[in-house]
Amino acid sequence: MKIRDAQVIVTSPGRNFATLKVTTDDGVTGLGDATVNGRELAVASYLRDHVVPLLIGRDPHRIEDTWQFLYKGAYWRRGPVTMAAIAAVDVALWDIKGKVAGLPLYQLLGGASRDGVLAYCHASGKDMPELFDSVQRHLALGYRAVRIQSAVPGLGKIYGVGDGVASGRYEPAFRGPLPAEETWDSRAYLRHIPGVFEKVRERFGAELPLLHDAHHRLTPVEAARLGKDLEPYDLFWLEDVTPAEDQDALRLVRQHTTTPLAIGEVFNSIWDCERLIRARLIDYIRTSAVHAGGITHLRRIFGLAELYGVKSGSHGPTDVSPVTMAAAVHLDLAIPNFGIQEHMRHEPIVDEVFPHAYRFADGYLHPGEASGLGVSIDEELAARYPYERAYLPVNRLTDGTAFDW
Ligand code: CS2
Ligand code: MG
Repeated sequence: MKIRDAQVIVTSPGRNFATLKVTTDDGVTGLGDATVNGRELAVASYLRDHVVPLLIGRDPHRIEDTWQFLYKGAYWRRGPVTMAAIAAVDVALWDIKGKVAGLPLYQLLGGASRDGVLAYCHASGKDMPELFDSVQRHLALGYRAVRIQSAVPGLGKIYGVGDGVASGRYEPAFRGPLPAEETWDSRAYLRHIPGVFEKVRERFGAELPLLHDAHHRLTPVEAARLGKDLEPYDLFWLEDVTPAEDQDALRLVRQHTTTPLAIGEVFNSIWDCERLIRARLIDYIRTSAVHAGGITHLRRIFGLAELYGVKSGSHGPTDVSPVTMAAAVHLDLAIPNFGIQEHMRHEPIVDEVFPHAYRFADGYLHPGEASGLGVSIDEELAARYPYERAYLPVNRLTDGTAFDW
């Protein structure tokens, strides 16, 4: 079997996605997600202009060799664009391997280690009534774990709370010639958030697993304070408390709080997180198939994490396509140290462009029994949604200083 063709499909059904479609000389196709929110065309070009010419004629079954060939052969290693491009090839080849074997991908990854994959959703609100309504709506959908994000009095639009709250949709990337700018004040945030969780616990009880995303914005000592202040509310995890590249920052946080910590959605290789994992500075690693080099590399990260008691918590926002969600759920079903899976529901049109076998029911995801990933792409429908430049917001402090978003 040889790779005969590889096409990059860029489509924008409500938001931009880049997808690699690999076709073998037997006509078997495989899909890989190549979406890096706000920089989609960079990955599309990396694939089209530099990687696709190398794939034609290769044996699609040689997944590991292809991974090493693309990683080591590039010389310029790591980084979000390179690793998303490698990821797209890797996931597409795993998809092909599953289809040829006639098995759902999780069966090639060791088979099921559990019956279903616990999912968490995103609840948010500009105020407590809206937040309560958002939580209630997601509980009614069957979710058993809920991420809580709230507006902060005195600040305008901030991460995780958007106009789409009422519909449960929140898309951070804005279509337009320039990024939107948001204003941030960590002290106002730190004063406000503990009270939000106190009220959520009063309203929804002590049992419901609650998560929160600080989205890279705190200094180590601010993160330590927030972790301590949230301990009475028994969070499932507190995410991205500090900028992820500063791996040692979490040593100070860990000394001051027992609130479980999660980090890693912006990581793109095992080297970005191996110190965090080996020093047990985190409880959950958030890496995803599209951003961390595909299934081949992601399961290496989860394998390292297992040695140190760190569990998975793969990133699953609307800016990873159903291809990545499917890869995540197959891997989540199989690995021994699964923690939880983020599940932001895509818009219906996205599910039409990417029909998929994975399902959500009663709080759990399951990849389904279709061979391979269990995802396809409706290319005719995809073509009706051409790319539209969109940027993630830029964050500034109240004095105008550029800051982490
Ligand atoms: C967020 C992401 O889901 C999360 O945990 O951190 O939604 C993140 O803001 C987006 O992926 C950025 O594109
Ligand atoms: Mg996050």
